[in-house]
Amino acid sequence: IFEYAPAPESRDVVDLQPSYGLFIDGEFADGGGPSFKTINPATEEPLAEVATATAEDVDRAVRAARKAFEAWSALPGAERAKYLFRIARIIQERARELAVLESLDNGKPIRESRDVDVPLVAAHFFYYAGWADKLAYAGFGTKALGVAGQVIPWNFPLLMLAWKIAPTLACGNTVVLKPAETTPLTALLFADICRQAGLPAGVVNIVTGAGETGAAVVAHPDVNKVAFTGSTEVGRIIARTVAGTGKKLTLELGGKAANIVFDDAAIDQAVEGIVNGIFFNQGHVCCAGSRLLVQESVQEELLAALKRRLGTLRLGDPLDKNTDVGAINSAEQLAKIRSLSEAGESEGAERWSPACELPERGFWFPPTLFTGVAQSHTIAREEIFGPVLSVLTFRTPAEAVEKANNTPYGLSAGVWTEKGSRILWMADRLRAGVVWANTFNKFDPASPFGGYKESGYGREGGLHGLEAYLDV
Ligand code: TXE
Repeated sequence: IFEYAPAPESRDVVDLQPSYGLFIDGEFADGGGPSFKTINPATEEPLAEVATATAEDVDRAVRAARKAFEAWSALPGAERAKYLFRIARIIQERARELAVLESLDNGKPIRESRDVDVPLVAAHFFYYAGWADKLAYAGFGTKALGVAGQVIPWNFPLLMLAWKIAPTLACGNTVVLKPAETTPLTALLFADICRQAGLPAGVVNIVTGAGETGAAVVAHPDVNKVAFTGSTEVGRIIARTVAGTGKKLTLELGGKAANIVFDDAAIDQAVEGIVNGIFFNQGHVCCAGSRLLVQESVQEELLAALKRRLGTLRLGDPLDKNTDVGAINSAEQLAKIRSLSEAGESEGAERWSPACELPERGFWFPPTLFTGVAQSHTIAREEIFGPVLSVLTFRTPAEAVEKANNTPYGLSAGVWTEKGSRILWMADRLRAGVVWANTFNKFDPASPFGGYKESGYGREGGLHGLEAYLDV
């Protein structure tokens, strides 16, 4: 069932360099810290050596961004829009290269990077290009904040970059962005795209490195706005660093979303939504539908259909166009998924995976279902961030709401039912920034995204996404 189809996308479309530097003031430069290797998680083969930015390098990047801010923020919006449109077009032209590099560095299936990530990245630049000359109508004013310091995770390296950089530039700010240490390569390819688009030097700066580099960006006194997507733990550290400094802050943290299936739902459609909800991107998704809440009366039918469907998923080479489930991004993340799954078993839930051979090298975890999960179980409470689904049941809509909301997180939820009134009733009561109805993991640049409770604050995307980058 997990057979290999021998049609890999060629990695030759990527001109992989042996080593990569920082991107500061329009130039690639060495970093002062020890360089690190980024590897292909599907094979454990090193891809390239990448520079580490020290606090001094971050300072140079912030000074370049500050210098560029004056002219960039003074440009008429329509002029800034031209650069954003140009970047969007080049992203489309270089889509294959971006998609292959993203899959190599991250481990995600090429079908996802090619058909979801990269098109959405271009869409965000097109969308915010459209706002650049209409900010006066956005209702927030037109005054840019200054230098944005942004730290992003490894699960959607390019898309998180686009969510952050596109509105930043449209509003007239400049930026210093730090990509995650396991997936720095596409951010550096994006830097090359900025050069190709003729973006003025210093408007976009990319500093690579681990958490210390991110901390230096966040703490820099001349940064006016901090945006972070990542773990709740680091989000708390960043909130403490920023407290009392006058910097603006938006945080997009973890999740433990409920995907709620009522007995009147179209079961086949719900099964597709559940699979997309938790196995898309190996479950490395902050809004992943990691808790399935199924109405007791359809539990048996739904689980049987779900297991049949899981048996058809193909796990393997991320560059193979037929692959559904790729590699886990890192050894650390794999260890976390394993340990939480072991906790699931030892606490008494029942574990199931389809018959599946895992490749010998690389970081892999099979699609996994846990049934008989209680709300008190660790796997019902903690974000696993992997291809692991915890199944719980409910009887009434009120019980579904109570269980769905029984989490410190509040990023997203899904509702499957044929009753429109029930969708609205549920959406009103679910404490989640996004509620999908009869679909899951759908994104659009015009739609704001962000969390309630410990999932963070602020919105990215849409009109609301502009607010974080303007002084009202
Ligand atoms: O996150 P970190 P990790 C969750 C998910 C995952 C867990 C750990 O549950 O298993 O977090 O992942 C930078 N100051 N999410 O360890 O450490 C770091 O270099 C400033 C959910 O990878 O938060 C990277 O660029 N920056 C999530 C970024 O923060 C710091 C996506 C995220 O890494 C820093 C990722 C510091 N002190 C993980 N320490 C989501 N919401 O989508 C680290 N970083």
